[in-house]
Amino acid sequence: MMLRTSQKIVWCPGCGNYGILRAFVKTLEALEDNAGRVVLVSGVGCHGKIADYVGVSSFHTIHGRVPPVLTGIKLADMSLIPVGFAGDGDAYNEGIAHLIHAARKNTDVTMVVHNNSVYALTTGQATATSPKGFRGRSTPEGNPEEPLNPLLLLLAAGASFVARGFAGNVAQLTELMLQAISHRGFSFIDVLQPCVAFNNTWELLRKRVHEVKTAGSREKAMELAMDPFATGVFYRESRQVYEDAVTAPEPTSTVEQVLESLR
Ligand SMILES: Cc1ncc(C[n+]2csc(CCOP(=O)(O)OP(=O)(O)O)c2C)c(N)n1
Ligand code: SF4
Ligand SMILES: [Mg+2]
Repeated sequence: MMLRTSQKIVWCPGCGNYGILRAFVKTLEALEDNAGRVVLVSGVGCHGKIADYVGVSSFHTIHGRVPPVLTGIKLADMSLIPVGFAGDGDAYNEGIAHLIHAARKNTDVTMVVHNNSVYALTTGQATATSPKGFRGRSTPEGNPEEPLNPLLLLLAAGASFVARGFAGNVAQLTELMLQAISHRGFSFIDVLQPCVAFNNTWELLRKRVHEVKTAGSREKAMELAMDPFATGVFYRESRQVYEDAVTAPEPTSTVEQVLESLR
């Protein structure tokens, strides 16, 4: 199986997207024959080109709609391994409602967010994760907004695997991708990714990024998530996946049972 296509890569030299691509190809190599079951879904933005560069079945969807496409693929054929790649603008602005509901549903899919804290393809507007004071095309005098904390949001929404990687640490990111794919449930990886053209954070991230150990509870993971430079697996839990709930729903509680559980 050819894991890289012959498409010429058009990302800027030095872009963090290269590290994410490399980690995913290494992940597919590690999956061996199972790599043939992977379906890649990408959103709209620079990151979305990853669908052209990886030699697996893929679906380049519209802006913000990676999570529902992942869910649809899994429900249509449960033997498939859907893996989504979205931008921060794509996942945390345009399609944020889809992301929250996918985490809540807990379908067995993986979602990787190329978080460069900027709308890169449209040349540098502020997104939900741009820092306060960020100067770009839409905020020439500095971004007046506080940034969103995506890990905190996904933990609150009910994601059953929550991790963060760094595009500059391919070995760690490969390990995170393998763990996310192996986890049964909605697996989420936020990847800190420099955009050399519109938000070059290489120096900052190389200095500040560090690794943390998995927390035992969702509450403890939320404490870890307050650190914007922490990487690793923050939280994992085993709970019923959406496809099982759809195909074999638990019997509905009677009114008496509900009242009993409240006593
Ligand atoms: C519904 C919709 N709104 C806006 C756009 C315009 N648009 C195309 S790419 C893009 C920026 C994408 O940013 P991000 O998701 O962060 O990806 P990056 O380019 O940073 O990888 C936008 C706003 C669009 N294609 N569709
Ligand atoms: S504009 Fe930014 S995100 Fe897009 S390819 Fe160039 S460096 Fe990468
Ligand atoms: Mg972006």
